[in-house]
Amino acid sequence: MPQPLQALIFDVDGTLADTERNGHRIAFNRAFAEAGLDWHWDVPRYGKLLAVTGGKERMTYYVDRYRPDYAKPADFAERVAVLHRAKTRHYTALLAGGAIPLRPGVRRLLAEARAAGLRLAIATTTTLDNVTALLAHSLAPDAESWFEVIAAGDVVPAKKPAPDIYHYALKRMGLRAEECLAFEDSQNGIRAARAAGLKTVITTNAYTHDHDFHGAALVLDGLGEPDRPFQALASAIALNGARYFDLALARRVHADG
Ligand code: XBP
Ligand code: MG
Repeated sequence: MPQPLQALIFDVDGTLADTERNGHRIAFNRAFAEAGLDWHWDVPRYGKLLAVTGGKERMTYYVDRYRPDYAKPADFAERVAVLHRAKTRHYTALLAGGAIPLRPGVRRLLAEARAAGLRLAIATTTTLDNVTALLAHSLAPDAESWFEVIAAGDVVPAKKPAPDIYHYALKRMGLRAEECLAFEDSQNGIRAARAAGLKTVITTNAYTHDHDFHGAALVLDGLGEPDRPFQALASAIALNGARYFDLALARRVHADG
């Protein structure tokens, strides 16, 4: 017996907004410069570094992979944590300045889901401060309260592609994976969502359009808007002429995808 759709669970970076290139990347570089480091992540380099989720994990990977010249101090992990706090400060300042808009269709879908009484949650690798800043500055001042659970960052030991953050969100909501639909933009994201048993809708972006989205119920170039239709890149269901992603399509993907 199919379970009715109860909740939508959203990734943040790359899914709610294109935060990586002009947000996180800039903030990392500002933190590096402020600390007097000669580290700089240009757009293509950052694309490669996105293979590792989590800012602290990404910095550690960068040093291990690309900076054999850097002599790691004994307190390297603490230095990375300090750098990461500075990066979060720069990133939230960028958001407060209105630097990063939501992706097309996100506000419309969230509003429709709320009006229909669907439950909403977030499952992300990024820091809670970053999520709340994005919601407040790019969605609505009270948008944090739209989400029943915001599962973020270090609340679980293993970040995506591990399923832990989705397991955590589902447990906090008291829901089973079969009752929810996940929204992701990346290969690490879909691996996490699928490993937690969630049907998943992908909206690709410039950094992720060539990722492997095997197992996705639907792969779109974005949620689309009535006047700005999506392009469907792969679909497990017949789209029957749908041009933008709304709740009716969410229910069909959940039921049949
Ligand atoms: C997002 C990330 C994050 C951000 C940086 O992945 O990889 O690490 O780039 O965030 P996903 P922090 O969208 O799959 O959750 O620096 O706050 O860790
Ligand atoms: Mg993402």
